[in-house]
Amino acid sequence: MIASAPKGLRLHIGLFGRRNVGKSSLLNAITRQQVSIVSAVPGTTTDPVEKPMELLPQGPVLFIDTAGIDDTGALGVLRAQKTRQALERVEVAVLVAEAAVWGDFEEQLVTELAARQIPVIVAFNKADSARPDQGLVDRLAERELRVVLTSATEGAGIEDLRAALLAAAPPDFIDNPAILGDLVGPGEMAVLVVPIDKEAPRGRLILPQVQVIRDLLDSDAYCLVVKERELRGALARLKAPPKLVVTDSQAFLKVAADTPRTVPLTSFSILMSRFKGDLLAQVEGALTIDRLRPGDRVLVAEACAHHPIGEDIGRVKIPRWLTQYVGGKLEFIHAQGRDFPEDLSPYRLVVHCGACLWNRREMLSRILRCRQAGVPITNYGLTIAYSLGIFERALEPFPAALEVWRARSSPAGEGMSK
Ligand SMILES: Nc1nc2c(ncn2[C@@H]2O[C@H](COP(=O)(O)OP(=O)(O)OP(=O)(O)O)[C@@H](O)[C@H]2O)c(=O)[nH]1
Ligand code: SF4
Ligand SMILES: [Mg+2]
Repeated sequence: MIASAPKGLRLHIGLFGRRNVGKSSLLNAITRQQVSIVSAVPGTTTDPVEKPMELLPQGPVLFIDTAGIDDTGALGVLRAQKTRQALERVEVAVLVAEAAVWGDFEEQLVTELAARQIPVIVAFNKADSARPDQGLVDRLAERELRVVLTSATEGAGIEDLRAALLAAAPPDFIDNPAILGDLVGPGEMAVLVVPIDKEAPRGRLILPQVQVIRDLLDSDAYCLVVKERELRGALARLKAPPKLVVTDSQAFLKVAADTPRTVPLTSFSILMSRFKGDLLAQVEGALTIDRLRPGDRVLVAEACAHHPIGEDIGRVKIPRWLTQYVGGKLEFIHAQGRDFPEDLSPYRLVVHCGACLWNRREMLSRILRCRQAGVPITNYGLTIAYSLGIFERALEPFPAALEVWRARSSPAGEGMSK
């Protein structure tokens, strides 16, 4: 996966600051690897050190650890030049400082980065030995600089740094460009299955359906929209099989039965996981359904108050299917909108809606919060596919996700035998 993202598509994150403040130590802490040499001798890093990695949850990044640029002397000038060159290519800067040492040097760096319109995160490192003055922190926050306190040696504040990096990343690196345009190319056809039942809003389609249609049109693809009862007949009339069938997750079983096995099939909600969330993380979350035991607490979270009618998917169907799968009563807690619990520790799993009304950064922040709390998170469509035993089929259009599933599943096959 790392090799698959060209360098130019990686978010370039630079670590800058005086010598010996712990830039290399911070890089090692966030990557959990010994990427860059650390020592008590100032001036240890002499040339910029680059480290490509998958920074969860936002994706491929390139960290650039630089030489401290308060250097003096001839060698220092050379190092400073190389660090300065790194300034030219970063998209987000982490200015590492020690609490008690904030001066003209840091101010100048901030000004220089601001002039280049590079978002800056100030990491006051070595927080285990000294913390910055609150007045200074407030002044920096007023200037819209994100401030985090870290201790690279103790591993403290690293998750806050991760969250700050997510918040600071430019939208181009956060927003996925396509919902399914990469799966259904120009001149190819997708069949969309849209149940019209009592939950369907009168006279219109719901947002994920509209977004998918729009994306297909933008990709110069065709699309055929049918209800689940018409699917079989519609497929029979097509001269060539469609490139993809996308169904509402609630109709998964019938649609899977009516779609020839050779035709790739997925759901709107799974497409949304990729578009608005993190499909791989949410597939991993779904895999933990197998670990649920009767009595466990599951948080079902919706980003808005959209599905209030009748046999509601989040309140009735998902609890019913999950309960059947687990074979005993689970405790379901529901959250809507911003009312997402601060404390996630009571939950064994979070099942989230597709977040179609949110931007991706918001959903990724939620995924990050779950990671920090050590609570798996998945989404509606993935949960339904998993508990109905069609997970593998629903993931076939997404090779990386399929790999996660295949790596984890037992040789006996998927949980459908349960
Ligand atoms: N107490 C404490 N010491 C730290 C922390 N982070 C780094 N150090 C120590 O500070 C020293 C310098 O760390 P480096 O990571 O090499 O610092 P650097 O900013 O990369 O230094 P140069 O490459 O020389 O510019 C080492 O002795 C580290 O062990 C921290 O959070 N707390
Ligand atoms: S944001 Fe979530 S709850 Fe609201 S309409 Fe979209 S998928 Fe449904
Ligand atoms: Mg260093």
